[in-house]
Amino acid sequence: MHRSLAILALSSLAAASAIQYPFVESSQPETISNKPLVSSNAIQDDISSDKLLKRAKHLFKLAELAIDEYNHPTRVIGSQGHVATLDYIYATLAGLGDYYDISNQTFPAVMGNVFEYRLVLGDSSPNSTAAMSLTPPTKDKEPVFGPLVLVANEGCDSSDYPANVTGSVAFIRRGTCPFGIKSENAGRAGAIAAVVYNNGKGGLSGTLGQPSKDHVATFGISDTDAKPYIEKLQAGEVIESSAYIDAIVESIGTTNIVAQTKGGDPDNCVMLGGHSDSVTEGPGINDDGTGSLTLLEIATQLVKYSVNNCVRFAWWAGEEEGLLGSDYYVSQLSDEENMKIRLFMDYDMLASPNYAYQVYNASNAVNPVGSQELRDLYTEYYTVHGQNYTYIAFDGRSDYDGFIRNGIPGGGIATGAEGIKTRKEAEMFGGTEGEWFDHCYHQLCDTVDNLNMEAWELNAKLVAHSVATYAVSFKGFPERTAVKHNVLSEKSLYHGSKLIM
Ligand code: DPN
Ligand code: ZN
Repeated sequence: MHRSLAILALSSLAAASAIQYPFVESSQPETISNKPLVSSNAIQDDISSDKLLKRAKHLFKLAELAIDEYNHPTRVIGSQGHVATLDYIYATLAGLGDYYDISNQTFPAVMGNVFEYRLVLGDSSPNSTAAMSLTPPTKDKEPVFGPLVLVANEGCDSSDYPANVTGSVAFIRRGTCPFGIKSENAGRAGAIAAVVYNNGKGGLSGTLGQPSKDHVATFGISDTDAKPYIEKLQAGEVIESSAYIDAIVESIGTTNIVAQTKGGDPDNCVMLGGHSDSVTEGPGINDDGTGSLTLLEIATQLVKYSVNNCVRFAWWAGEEEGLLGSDYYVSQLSDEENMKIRLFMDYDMLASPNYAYQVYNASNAVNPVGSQELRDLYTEYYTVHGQNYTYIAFDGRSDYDGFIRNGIPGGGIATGAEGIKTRKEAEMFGGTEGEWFDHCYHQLCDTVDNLNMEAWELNAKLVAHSVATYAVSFKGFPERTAVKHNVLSEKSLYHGSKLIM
């Protein structure tokens, strides 16, 4: 059985949901102001791999609470594993006394489940066939039958669909516009299903994104699987086909947790986040248990100190379904609240087993000014600690995306997902050349055993350093100038971990 899960915020419903913003600003309580000012060295010393590992073991136990429903540990939104994760984060913060204002931000999300699918083109079934996430089922969740019809260009325009697409399976090349638009165009043209074939190498799995009433059941196949069919269709052959998808798309609610220090200047906040959720397929202890737990441990240690600037921690939900929680959070900020966030730091996957020390290659030329200063804070730290680092694309694959699109400087560090370690990287970091940084990325084996504790400890200390640095002062860090409204500087292939086009 194929089972995938995708969730998307419904902006129309979102407006109606209850949120607790803006934060209540309270004066600094005596107990906080009497504490020593946080320093980078002091809070780094508070971080140890023992404490992190203990939290990771606990998190895995929480993921196991989902076994009843999913047959394996997971912390996907809507699961008991995720609900328990949220309870754990909230209860830990609540147990820290009155140091933080804690808020829950619940938002509606659409959840898609693909249970089963099959595609037969002519007399064979392409090996690379994948159902797109958030696809609707075929009619009545039954197989549908019709000829395969080649769509002109990339199927981004209704005029690309010939009249005989009605009642047929539309065959569409990848590129130019998102998969969701192609599926919608195919549906409006009367197709009974759509197949998008890759314009580059390999198989094609992605997401249709925001559901539309015009979406039809949509598959992806590889370039090599598509080639013989394209040739036959161009030669005028008829290819009878059948398509079948059993899937549901439904709405649920899930929750971001935000904790802000009561102390420190509330108009100048350093914000950081990790995602509390995992994919359906596994417990997500590295992705992003490591980020979430690092934040939780630092939030716990920070209460011993006072801060000059406010520190705001966020645990995002629905990251795996397309950055839903962080996007929603930023969309709900008034311009005034937006301007109080001096920068956002994303911490997603800090302990990959075949790690590299990766720094998002943010620059002031193309990202909000300040992003580059943050990038340099990370690289300096690695250099001072005698470690190598690499730059990685700042391309919208994690929760910083909503922030930088809306004028807030951003950045972060990571240790690698499904990317392959090069020889050079193996020389720089050790580990195995030619293998994924995280061979358990988005899989069942992303357990406690998947963690590189050495990388996690150093990165957690770096996160602590980043918090302490800006909690003490923004001296030398660029002032915020303007709010931007959801600017897309270039067409991004990603919004979250799934391809959108
Ligand atoms: N952490 C990955 C996820 O949540 O699926 C996204 C990601 C992958 C981010 C690779 C950066 C690099
Ligand atoms: Zn992640």
